[in-house]
Amino acid sequence: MRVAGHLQEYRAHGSLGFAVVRDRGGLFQVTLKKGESPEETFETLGRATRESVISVEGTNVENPRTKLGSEVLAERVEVLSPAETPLPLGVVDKVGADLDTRFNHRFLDLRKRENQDLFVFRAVLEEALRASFRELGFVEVETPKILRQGAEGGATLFSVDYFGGKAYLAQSPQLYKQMLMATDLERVFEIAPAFRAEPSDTLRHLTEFTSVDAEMAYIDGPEDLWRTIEELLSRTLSRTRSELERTGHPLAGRIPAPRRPFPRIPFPEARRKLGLGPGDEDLGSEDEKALGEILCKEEDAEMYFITEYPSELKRSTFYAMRQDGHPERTNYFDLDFGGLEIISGGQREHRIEKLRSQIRDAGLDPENFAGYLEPFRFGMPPHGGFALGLDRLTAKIAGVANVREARLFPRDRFRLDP
Ligand code: AMO
Repeated sequence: MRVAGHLQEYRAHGSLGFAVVRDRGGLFQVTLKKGESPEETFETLGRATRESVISVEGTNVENPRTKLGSEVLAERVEVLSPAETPLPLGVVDKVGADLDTRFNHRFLDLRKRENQDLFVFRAVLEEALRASFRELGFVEVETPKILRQGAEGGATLFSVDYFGGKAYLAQSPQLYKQMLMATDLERVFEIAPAFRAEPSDTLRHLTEFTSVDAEMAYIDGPEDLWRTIEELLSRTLSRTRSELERTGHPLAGRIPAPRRPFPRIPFPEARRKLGLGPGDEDLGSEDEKALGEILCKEEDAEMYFITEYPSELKRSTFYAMRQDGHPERTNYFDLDFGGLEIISGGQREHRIEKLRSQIRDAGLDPENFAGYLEPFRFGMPPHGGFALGLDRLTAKIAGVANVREARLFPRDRFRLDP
């Protein structure tokens, strides 16, 4: 047989040599025996540096005395690609490196089993989301990421030079998923990067993240969105769990099974529970955490909606529907998971006159949104939608505190490399 992988370690003991080699499947032991293995196999492995890629030809034999239960008795060893020394980041070191060192040498960091497990889990989760969306009648779409206008407020827009003119990187597919509601697609979803010039250096914010967006037409109110989210998450999580159990993945036991219906907590009640008193100021991340603990204790709830966000807080979210008869409240909500916001969404304003006036209230000029507004002039059904932060959900389930760890090559204010 022929096996190849990274040389994790090599030790020689008298007439024997032992190498531990690692590939995607795990570890295997390569054994050299004086008299049986050619002399040059000892020389080659004796010279090979840790983490070099080697290939071994030999015979696999069961051996219960070895740690791994079997060993490959080497007949031929070749270094396919040597590793320089010293390694900038240890792969098997017991002491953890700091996050910056890990991200600076991410390819080595990703040779660690637990980090690979996280990204295999993420891929399974993403696939489960896609399958569950399809079952619920959503069509997958792709919308442009180079835009003339932002949708989520000017402060977090990245501008790009577009043939001498100005364009922006998409902060979200918001305006496009809404425009698609004027077609007969009715239910669309998109899983794509979103870009935000987030100056804040927090554990929850990236400048490039994966936004899982959904939009649906002919809703009667936000309750239709909440039920869809409950259904989507239940299906997605149980699919993910089955797939991870099938493959014996170590994160299988961490997949939540939130109780339905998820509690719906109106914004003023959330403030009351936190002892904040009436007011329109938003909840900070510490408030969100505290609310998570309260709801876990009071209602045994892992996931819950915070509903009816005040219009004052959504002023720049010009597309958010204000409640008829209660213009101080919107039909907007967040879904928090154990104290972390993972989804936000709501019912949109589909009546063009109200929408134009809300654009003006946000300090913007409706003229600049002519392309977005046109579909609203020719029959736009009532609609709404939401977006889920895939990086946040992945981090939360995997149990890593920093959302950066849930991305292969994270981007934040200070990091553009690698
Ligand atoms: P919002 O801005 O709340 O809503 O974003 C939706 C979800 O995306 C995630 N998220 C982020 N994750 C990492 N880093 C960031 N900088 C970041 N910003 C947001 C969060 C958040 O809940 N257009 C609306 C959605 C809609 O109404 O359909 C929007 O973008 O998990």
